[in-house]
Amino acid sequence: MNFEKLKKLVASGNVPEVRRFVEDLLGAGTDPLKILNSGLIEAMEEIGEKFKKNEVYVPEVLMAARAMKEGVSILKPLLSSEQLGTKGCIVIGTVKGDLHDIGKNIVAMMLEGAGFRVIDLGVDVAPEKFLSAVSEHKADLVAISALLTTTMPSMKATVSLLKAEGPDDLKIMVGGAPVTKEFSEEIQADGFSEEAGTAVDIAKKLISS
Ligand code: B12
Repeated sequence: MNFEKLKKLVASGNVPEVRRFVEDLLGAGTDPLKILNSGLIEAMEEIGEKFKKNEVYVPEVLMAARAMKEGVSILKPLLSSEQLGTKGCIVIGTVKGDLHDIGKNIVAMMLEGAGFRVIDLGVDVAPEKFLSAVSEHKADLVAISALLTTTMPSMKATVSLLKAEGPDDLKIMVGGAPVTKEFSEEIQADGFSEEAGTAVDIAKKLISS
């Protein structure tokens, strides 16, 4: 299956056409996970590269992000239909000061797809908000995203607060483009992943340990 047309539609920010095309692909029996990985995620990665080289600017990126989200919202129920909520509860959010949520949403969706109950706190989440959500939802794991080098200290502050005041058996997983394994170890997170697929494996391992 060739996803070039879908990638072009996402890149051009064409929300209704992305919706229609994803529905057509699903109608033709295409695997939703393939549409996500080879179509929507790859499209956004290509936009990211162009943004880096100043070949596209913020408005185009925002429009593409909106189109991608539309596609993702159609796939979401299909990817999360099995065993919802049986594997444990995960609180997820993007750290304070950071408004990037595309990667975080993908991770959240993959975790839901893998059968976790996912509480998404959104973006710009203060450390105290993560902590209160953990106690409110009796979460087993917190997944924290940061996309800016300037918000990595927020990630550190969040992990410190959760370690100091959260339940002893609470696990913390971190990720996002600037986050490295070294940084995750330095701030004493329990897990780290560069991408959404491995994040699911790590969450499973952390919650069962
Ligand atoms: C889209 C985007 C935006 C959009 C965000 C829209 C949205 N709703 O998210 C908008 C236009 C709003 C934006 C704004 C800004 N952005 Co911006 N943005 C990007 C861009 C192009 C793509 C990010 C993205 O969505 N990637 C696709 C997703 C799928 O990848 P991902 O987020 O990395 O997620 C994957 C993994 O990292 C991982 N992951 C992510 N989170 C987590 C969490 C856990 C727990 C785990 C395990 C894994 C994990 O799994 C995901 C899926 O595989 C990047 C460039 C790039 N190539 O990354 C710049 C980028 C991140 N932005 C950047 C900047 C500077 C900004 C602004 C400051 C620009 C400005 N001057 O205003 C503002 C900041 C606003 C704010 N306060 O947050 C810089 C950051 C530089 C740095 N080192 O800090 C980048 C790298 C661009 C660049 N090269 O300069 N941005």
